[in-house]
Amino acid sequence: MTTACASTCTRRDAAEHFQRDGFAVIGSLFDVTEIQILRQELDRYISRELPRLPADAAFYEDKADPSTLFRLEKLSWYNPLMRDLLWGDKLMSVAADVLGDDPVPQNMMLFSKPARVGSPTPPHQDSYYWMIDPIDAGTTFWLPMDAVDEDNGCVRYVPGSHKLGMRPHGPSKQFGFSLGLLDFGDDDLRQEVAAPVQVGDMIAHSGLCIHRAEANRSPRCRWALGMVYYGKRAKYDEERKKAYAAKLKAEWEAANRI
Ligand SMILES: O=C(O)CCC(=O)C(=O)O
Repeated sequence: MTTACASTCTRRDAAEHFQRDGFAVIGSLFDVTEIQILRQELDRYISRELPRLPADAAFYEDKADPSTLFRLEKLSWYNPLMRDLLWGDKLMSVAADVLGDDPVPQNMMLFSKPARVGSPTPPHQDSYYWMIDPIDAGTTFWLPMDAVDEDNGCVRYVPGSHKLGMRPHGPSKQFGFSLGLLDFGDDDLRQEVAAPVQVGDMIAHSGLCIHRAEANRSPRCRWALGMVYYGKRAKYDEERKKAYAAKLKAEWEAANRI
């Protein structure tokens, strides 16, 4: 099946696209040099700082092979440049626009799909993981460090799915994405659009918009920062979230993945 591609919008049109489709691909939000600086800092962090951090700061496709890195967790806790990006005026103002609320930064991670071994991201809605009320009070920003297309695992969205509520989720077989949509089917695939991006672009998606990504079959790396913001109105049960995170960690340890 040929998949249509999402159109790119300007910073000014981002909130309109986000509300209409559940996501907005904002073209050239950053200069290429700004992204190069972030990338260099990530390289430095991985080689110099990561070895001293707790095991759950990074996940690998194969724990014995560092080149198979597929996730860095809690980046804004551990790295000042990443914290400045998450809390900086540029992204806070996009988050305020798309959420229609004062944004509260939550978390920052690196989604990596290493060349040829990066595995698929199962279809899901981020809000299911977040357990927030109201369920539409959060957004994820996806900021690529590489040009990303259909061959190296661009994100694919079901436009308008954010208006149709939460769909059932259950355990996914994919390590690092514990939950996936249980009823993702042909109708979703027919509506789905691919969102290829250039370095400097950024995608903002609603916590309710269904998305997934395919494996990285290419010889090219695919790195993207994922940054989560809730609106100030979002309520959540801190204890329930902590218990869920602890359960996941115990499962990963038992499976010898971290
Ligand atoms: O980069 C990926 O493959 C996953 C992205 C994702 O699920 C997200 O940004 O919420």
